[in-house]
Amino acid sequence: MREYETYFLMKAEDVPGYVRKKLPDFFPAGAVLSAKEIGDGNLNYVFRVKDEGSGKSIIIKQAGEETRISKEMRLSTDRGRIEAKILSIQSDLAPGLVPTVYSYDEVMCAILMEDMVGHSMMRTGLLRHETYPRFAEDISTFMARSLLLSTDVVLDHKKKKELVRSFINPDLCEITEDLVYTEPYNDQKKRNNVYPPNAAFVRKELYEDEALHLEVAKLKFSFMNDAQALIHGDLHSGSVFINPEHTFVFDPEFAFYGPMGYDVGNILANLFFARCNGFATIEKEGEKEVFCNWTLSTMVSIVDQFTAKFKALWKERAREPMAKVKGFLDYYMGRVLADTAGVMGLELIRRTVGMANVKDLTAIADEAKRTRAERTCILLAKDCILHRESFRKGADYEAAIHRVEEKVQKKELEEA
Ligand code: SR1
Ligand code: MG
Repeated sequence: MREYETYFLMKAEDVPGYVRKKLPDFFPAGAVLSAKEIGDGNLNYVFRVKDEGSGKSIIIKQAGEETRISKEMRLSTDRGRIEAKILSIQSDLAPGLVPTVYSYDEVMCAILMEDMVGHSMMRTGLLRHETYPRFAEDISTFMARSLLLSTDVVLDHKKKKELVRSFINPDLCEITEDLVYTEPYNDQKKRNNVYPPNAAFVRKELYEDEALHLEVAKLKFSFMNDAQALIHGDLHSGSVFINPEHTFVFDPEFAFYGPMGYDVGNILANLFFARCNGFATIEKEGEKEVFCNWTLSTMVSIVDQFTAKFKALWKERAREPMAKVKGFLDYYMGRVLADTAGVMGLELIRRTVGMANVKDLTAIADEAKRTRAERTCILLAKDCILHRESFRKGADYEAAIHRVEEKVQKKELEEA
């Protein structure tokens, strides 16, 4: 039997023996174990090991030295440690909303964790046009608690600084700095994936818009310098496992101390991608209306519930005396909400034209519909970035979305 004492990248056949070695009591003796690689992310390998007799299962997530999306991108495997550590912290801060980590193996850079049985990856479910009535409630609780409770508002400042130190995550932050905050605006590494029918539109709206570049530069420096909260760092619909009754947030390997609007804005943008997919691909009008209305009302509700929960939790848990000064909570909330709108715009743009696209858009087979969906994302994104101070409530997002959808439709009618 292999000893797993030096790092190597496991294949499915290595994993049952690995689990037996690391967690000898997890499965009953004599259990017949099967293993399958189920990951579809850009970076890591994810295996499900199952005892076919009892149905009991476990997930093993291993960090490779090079990414899956590009062999040229090499990354520190320390991201596994960061992920295991933040999952434990988030589990304390937002109980029940993250999977349980059983163990982290520093040699193999592998996390042994709860299998989120009965849940599907949210992006996959959204592509089937499923709706999740609890999502706004769960994700707003997760974000309000995991973000606010990790800040200087609540924590002892030395403890918070220790956390900042232990979550320094340079390789993964560099990916975000490049792929989210730089390349979509200049294609400097020639890695952007621009849908050819939108090439001229992207050049004009993104590569040549200097006013936009200035606002993106401000947001980039906020991402790099504002050690506000322990953020998930990649909170898109592929980082959520869900069913109609419950939500799990996982995959926080991009975690570090950064601006909390990064998480909130990411979630909103990814719901908008689902809406665009619904508009473009659902044929039955009634079904289209139900799904698209749900995506929008969920976005609105996330903004409003997050704000309300954040403020209530602040009043209950703030310990820093100067944070209790009259007017400071409203000032702070205003900054978070402006960052949220800015990041929603950045995520909409980078997933449309950057290196890591989303299936919600790329799976739209009809050329005219995909072209239109992408333009809608880009124009909405620019509104969110350029006017981010005016996005304060869910209703502001709703109005902006209706505005841009009508504008794109009107332009199409004029051109037809
Ligand atoms: C090279 S990794 C590309 C993207 O996948 C991850 O999920 C992050 O979103 C990253 O930006
Ligand atoms: Mg991921």
